[in-house]
Amino acid sequence: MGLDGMARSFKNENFSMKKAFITGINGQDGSYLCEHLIDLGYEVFGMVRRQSVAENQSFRIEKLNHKITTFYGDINDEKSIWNILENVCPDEIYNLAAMSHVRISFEVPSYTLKTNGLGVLNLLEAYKHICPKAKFYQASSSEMFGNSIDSDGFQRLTTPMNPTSPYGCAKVLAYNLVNHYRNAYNLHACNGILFNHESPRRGINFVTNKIVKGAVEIKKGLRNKLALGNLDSSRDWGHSYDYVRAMHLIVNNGKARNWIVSSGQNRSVRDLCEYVFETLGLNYMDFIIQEKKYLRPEELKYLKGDSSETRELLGWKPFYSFETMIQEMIDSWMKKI
Ligand code: F7E
Repeated sequence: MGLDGMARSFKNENFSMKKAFITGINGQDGSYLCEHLIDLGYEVFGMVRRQSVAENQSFRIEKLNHKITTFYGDINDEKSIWNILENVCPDEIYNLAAMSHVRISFEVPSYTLKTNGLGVLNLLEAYKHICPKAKFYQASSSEMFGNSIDSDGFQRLTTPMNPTSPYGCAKVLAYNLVNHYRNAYNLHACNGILFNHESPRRGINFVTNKIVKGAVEIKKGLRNKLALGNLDSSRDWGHSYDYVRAMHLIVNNGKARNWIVSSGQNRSVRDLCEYVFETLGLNYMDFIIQEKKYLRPEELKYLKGDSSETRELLGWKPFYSFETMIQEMIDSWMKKI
């Protein structure tokens, strides 16, 4: 049964509404996941971290506000998590809260370890005590592999993890905690190891949206240079909407385990620049400059994920290609700017 069929059967057979709790609901992935779960007939609850500029804490889910329930909280604040889980008693928990920027993690390593590592421990403890029958999804990351590559040029579940950033180290800690809690306490806890995933909702300090926004501004005559860091690293880029669909399939697989979600193709940052500028009728070499401040103390050079098991066993398939994703991002900036 296709995804649309599945969504229909959830509604038509009149199941009592399943409850999903999403941390990081206002992020790129949180907002797409929220929409997807509402479409599937879920009652959605989310945790939002207080920010000084109120608009920033919920702008991606503004349209959905009347359909969901949000709580202030923080995965670093154990009490807030315990209160929310006691209140909601969810059937599914999706932990998407994180300090998600790899380069910034070098500047705030301790905060990154606390949030992306110990924060997950806080959530697992609350889950184990309050709602152990729930299913748990952890947003694990291809950044955990660091520069390990199998001989065929892919990363997969068996590839050694040698992280090259505080972000990657924290994600490995969380990954291991999820595995340990699954084994020790018989919890339905899963890791989805997601490779890079983008969309028009991506933060503008991540390389795809930074390049697309910059190129559109250049096209419109608003600037004439775009400063980047390393152009030679390669990434496996997919679309966030496709990847949140995988999250739901992962959590709902009969057996809790870990999965890889990736496009299986990679490109260098330079190729990405060339493609985006060319699509806009420009030559990237006329506009891109390199600045030291965007380089990382240690760079992860190459990512390409083998998601064949996820496709075969979960029936997951991306709707977007690299080209349709970039076009959507270009169209969005063309309209906005
Ligand atoms: O960098 C290079 C940079 O920041 C991609 C997060 O979602 O995916 C993401 O982490 C590449 C790197 O993503 C600039 O050095 C060059 O090689 O878009 P990014 P990321 O670090 O791969 C993983 C899977 C996650 O889990 C993370 O949460 O692009 N690059 N010049 C640049 N990157 C940025 N940000 N800015 C530049 O100016």
